[in-house]
Amino acid sequence: RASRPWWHTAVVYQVYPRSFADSNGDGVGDIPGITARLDHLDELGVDVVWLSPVYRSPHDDNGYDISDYTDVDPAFGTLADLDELIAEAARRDIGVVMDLVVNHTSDEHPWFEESRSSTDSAKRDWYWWRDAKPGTTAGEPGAEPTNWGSFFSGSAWQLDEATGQYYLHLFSRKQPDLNWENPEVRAEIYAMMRWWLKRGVAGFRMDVINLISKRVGRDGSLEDGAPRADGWGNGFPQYVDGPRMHAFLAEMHQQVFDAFPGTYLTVGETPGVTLEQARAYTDPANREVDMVFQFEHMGLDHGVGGKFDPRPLHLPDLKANLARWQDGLAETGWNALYWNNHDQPRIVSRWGDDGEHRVVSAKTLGTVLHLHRGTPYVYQGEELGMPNAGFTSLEQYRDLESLNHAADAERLGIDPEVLLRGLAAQSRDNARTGVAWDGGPHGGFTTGEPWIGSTPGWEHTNAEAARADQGSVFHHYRRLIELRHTDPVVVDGEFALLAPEHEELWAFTRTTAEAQLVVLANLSGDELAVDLAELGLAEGAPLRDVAVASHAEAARPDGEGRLVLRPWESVVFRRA
Ligand code: TEU
Repeated sequence: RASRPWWHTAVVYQVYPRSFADSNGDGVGDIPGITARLDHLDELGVDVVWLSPVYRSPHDDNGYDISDYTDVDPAFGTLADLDELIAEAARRDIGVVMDLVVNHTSDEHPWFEESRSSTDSAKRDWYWWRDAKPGTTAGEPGAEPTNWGSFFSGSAWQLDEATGQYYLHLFSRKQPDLNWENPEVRAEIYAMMRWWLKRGVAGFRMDVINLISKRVGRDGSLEDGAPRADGWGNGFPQYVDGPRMHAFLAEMHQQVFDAFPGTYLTVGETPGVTLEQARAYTDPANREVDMVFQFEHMGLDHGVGGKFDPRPLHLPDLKANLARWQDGLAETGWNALYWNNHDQPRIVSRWGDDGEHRVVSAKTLGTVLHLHRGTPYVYQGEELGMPNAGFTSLEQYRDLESLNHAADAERLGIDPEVLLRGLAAQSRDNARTGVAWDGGPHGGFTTGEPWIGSTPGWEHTNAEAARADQGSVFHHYRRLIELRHTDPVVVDGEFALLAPEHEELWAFTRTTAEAQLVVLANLSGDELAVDLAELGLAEGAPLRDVAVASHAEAARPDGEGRLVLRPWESVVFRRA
């Protein structure tokens, strides 16, 4: 890759504004709070901040239900605050990437209010309106235009009494799906995107972008899906990676990014995307998006009942999945690498050890991810080794996905203890408690009462304490990011997985003509003996130089090429 795009060496930090830092004591994070914490991100060394939505919103889905795309919600501040954040970030060579949520709007967006006002509204066709199923009476069970279930429980269709028609909402009923088949909708969205680029943003993270093209018949018909465990139909095959996906993304690229010099970071959030589809979306020759978030690894601990029916991870499955994506996008396209975001539980609790070995397991999980090839994403608090929220009662939850699931669980007769265990392990709220900045109440996230409970342990797990401790997760992530910025092997090295079947060891190499990085990580709470000869690492230069390690005194091989990794220990050797 002679002339690589700038984001090949970049690291992105995701801010969930509601929970990052509250500057005015109202218990909700805001934009001035982010601006005030930019030095933390600067010291960490990240290149980009991906800002989860700060637009006007009724906050039904914490801002992923937008009622005005070109204004900032008062809960987060003003447009002037956002301009200030963009400018202050730029002063630190940090770009701000906005969250583009255009599969749906809020039902309080003027476009939807106009659309729902009458069946012959000029904007009726901006959304998906359909009559009750033929032979049924609107409002009766089974009358929904298709049997599709929503991502947030219940039907994906909502009856609008005023006109007697249903509208589609793949997510909450306050998130009606936009009709991307309508060129007026697309033109309006592209104009809004250009408006943000003119304002100085560095690109977009595109929310569920692979759902915008539905499989719709010439007569406008939509097909039912196979039955789901909850009794609704699985509409996913009817709207994931639909027939006009590439046309829409290519048109967006032409209408938006080609209109501006420079390169912008675009990352598609693509639930259910396959490797083949990801190659097509991220092939630079297609000029669609730069990279996508895949979800296959995030489903490896989902039981038969889905995400809230978790089962233990089998490490070889995870190693194999990441390796498959490394190999699959080695020549064409690019990987977005992540463990955490605002939709996932925190990785140190999920696949690390948030008890005795919390710090070292958080460091080792970071090492493994950041030494893969692609652009790493750090989610707020991940660099502090923040664990899950530890909620024990339903009253502590705020996320509509979790609350709707709880209501559904009752209907489905799921044992309350099983429900609470599933929520405690997998609820999105695990990632949405306030970031801890110091040892004060609520970790200094707010001086008021936070909108959601705080994760216990802020007294010791907070940014101030982390920055003062060279052995902290924070400084480890800082070293990982520095390594990516300084060592071309991290960016370019060919990936090779070693010992794929080993259930505790995660070992792989990254190789270029100049040098090789050897990553050895013990993902268990027990000591682990490693034999370099068995790994095929005994030939070549000895493993002597340590590029980054979880422990101050890294384990090193003895004269026979053996080394013992302590619980959760990782070492990255570099050899020419
Ligand atoms: O997430 C889409 C999505 O795939 C998630 O809903 C995911 O499937 C689920 O949370 C895992 O159980 C995006 C946003 O990241 C999410 O916060 C929004 O709720 C959703 O879209 C609707 O905008």
